[in-house]
Amino acid sequence: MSQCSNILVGIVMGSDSDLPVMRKAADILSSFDVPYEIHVMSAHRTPQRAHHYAATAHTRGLKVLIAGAGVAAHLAGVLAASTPLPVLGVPINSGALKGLDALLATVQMPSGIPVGTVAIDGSKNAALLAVQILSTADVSLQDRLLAYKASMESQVAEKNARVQASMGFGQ
Ligand code: RP5
Repeated sequence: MSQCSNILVGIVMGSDSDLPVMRKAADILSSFDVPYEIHVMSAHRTPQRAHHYAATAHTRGLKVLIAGAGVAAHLAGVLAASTPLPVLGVPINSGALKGLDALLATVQMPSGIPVGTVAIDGSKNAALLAVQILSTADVSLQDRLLAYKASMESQVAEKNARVQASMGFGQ
């Protein structure tokens, strides 16, 4: 789902090489029927485009931004500097330092400009957080989140049952 008229979440990433990670965020948003758009832009390679996107996103009706970038990952912070929307940062494992550089660059924001930072390559959780933010004003979305949590609980119970059986323990 992308380029809908009622887009609520903007996913941006520093390069197309980030797509394998950021696609997981898109998949979560799709599974909750949350309209999103997805773009490549860079804090360093396309600074004006990144600023314009951030400064205008709320005027187009977007509610949350998710920004993934690797290495000197300033994308989420640059977006956060120019938007009133919540920005969720995804540090991406690319380059020699395997995401630790991106984690520190994304999370260590100056006071006054928050970026909600998830784990390295944690795009799935960023999307779930975006859904949770949206659900505070959408009861049906909240119901689907509760169902999602219940389904995870069932999956863990099934996994436990399989482990018990394979290890020869009774239930
Ligand atoms: C970052 O540099 C991108 O977010 C990406 O994770 C990394 C490598 O980019 P490419 O060289 O693949 O374009 O800006």
